[in-house]
Amino acid sequence: MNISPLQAARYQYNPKLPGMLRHGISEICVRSGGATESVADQDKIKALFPNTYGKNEIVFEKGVNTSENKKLTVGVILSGGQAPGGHNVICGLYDALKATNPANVLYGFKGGPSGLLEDDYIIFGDEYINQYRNTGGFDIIGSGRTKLETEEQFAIVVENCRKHGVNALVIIGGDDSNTNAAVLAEYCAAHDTGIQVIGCPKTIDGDLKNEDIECSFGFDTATKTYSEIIGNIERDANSAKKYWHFVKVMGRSASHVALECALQTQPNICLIGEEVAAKKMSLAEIANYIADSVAARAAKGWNFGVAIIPEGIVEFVPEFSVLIAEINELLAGSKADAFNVLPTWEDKYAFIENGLTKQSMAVFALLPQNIQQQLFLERDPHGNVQVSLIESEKLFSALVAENLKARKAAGTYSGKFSPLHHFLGYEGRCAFPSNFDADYCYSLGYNAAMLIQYGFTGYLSKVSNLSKPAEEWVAGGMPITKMMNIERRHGHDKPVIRKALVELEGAPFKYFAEHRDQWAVETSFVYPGAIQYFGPSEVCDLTTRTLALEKA
Ligand code: FBP
Repeated sequence: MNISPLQAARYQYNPKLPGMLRHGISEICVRSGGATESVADQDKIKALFPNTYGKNEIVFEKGVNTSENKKLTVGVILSGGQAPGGHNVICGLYDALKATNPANVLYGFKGGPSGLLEDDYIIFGDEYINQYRNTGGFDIIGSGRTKLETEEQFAIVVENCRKHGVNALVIIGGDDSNTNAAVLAEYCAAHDTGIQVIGCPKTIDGDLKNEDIECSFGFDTATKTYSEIIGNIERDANSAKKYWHFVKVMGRSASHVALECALQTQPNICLIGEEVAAKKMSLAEIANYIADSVAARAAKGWNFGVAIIPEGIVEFVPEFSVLIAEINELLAGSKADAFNVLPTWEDKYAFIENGLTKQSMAVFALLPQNIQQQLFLERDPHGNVQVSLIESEKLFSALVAENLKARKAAGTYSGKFSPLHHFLGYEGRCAFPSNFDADYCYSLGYNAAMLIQYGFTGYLSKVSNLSKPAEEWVAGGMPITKMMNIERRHGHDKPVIRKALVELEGAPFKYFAEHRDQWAVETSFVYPGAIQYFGPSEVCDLTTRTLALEKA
């Protein structure tokens, strides 16, 4: 493997464990908290998880290790989108298993959940795993988005585990994967398989978060990577003084990534989807809000600026959601064929005009033609519009340009508006993990091994007190059912882990809201620079601004 000097140096980094896991394995014991209840729909969740519901929260502490001394064979998978630090979860798991008993074995099932179904695996050894310590990416075993949710699939998983003597599985994934981990744990318990299942909270989106999960891993590094780039763009904007940059950032529906990047870089504008929904803002109102900043800055002679647009923004604009629902209906089933055979865009436009309500047609007519066409080109496997693929950075810059044209005609604006567009997503998902993510992930994996050793199942590896130095972090486990409620998904009631949206009453949003009016007009840019791995702790071991504000 060809490695860069940074990668070679990162191999030497020793991830920091929570103080309570730093004693030898023989000195880690369990303190039990109280029994738990799901966050909502207790009776329904309890009925669905009779074997794993209501278990105690647990915390590890210094004491005599009382776990049963048996050989462990563990399987691990990475599930869903990449997030920096995934490799370290596996390294922490591996190291704890080997420290407990050198005969313990760790299987890595390849390509995500499908590896478990297809029995595609590797067995980890020192030489292989050492190449991945403190590195980004999921290439150690690969990842995938196959959903593990049916009884037929579970039966195959159990059969494959039995074949190799695997007595525990660790599932590293987001809210859906951890929901499925809980269902699999229940299945394994109900069928007396003896297979334990432990989850680990992953996603750069930051939406796997609740009173038990302070943050998902990967969010720290991804937002630092995006913030470095946004800071560089801001500095370029402030140097050339001639462009407005519209930067879309990944994060699926919730706006946690956008908000964190705004807190780190202080751009002129950052849209927050959850606020747009709460205020029921229209596209025109959002464009007007951005144009106010453009015009105010132009009046000072500053025809430049930076606007951050969250990936999921359009889903939160009520009139846009209605439009999407109508388009999905318009093209449902065989109706799509009638649309697809129409030869020209004019013909298609007439079809659309005929099919949409007047209100939705008015919204549609507002959109630039390339966005209009995107809405009809990109469909998901169910035939629905793929909202996440809409180039919302271009949509909003076009709407702002229209708004400014009207202001110019009215004589209220005389600036110059030259927009440039960026989309930051994949650039951050495989970055070398920050010290925070390297430490947090290693701890999650190490902790998962301790949960397995003590016989827990249906638990999420939980490390908390994360805004403090690692020494003070608290390691333990929480039953996944505690985080669940019932939600309607694809026409069915399903037990799921609740996705966390940005809290408009939370400290991070409030801080942003207090400062944004000034940022909109002044040039208050902050240039965070690259992630620092080596140097003073106050530079290298910083958590996100979100976490710092939440735990202030
Ligand atoms: P997870 O929810 O699986 O962690 O993935 C997050 C994410 O990076 C989103 O921010 C983004 O919308 C999506 O994955 C992109 O998916 P894909 O990798 O399939 O293009």
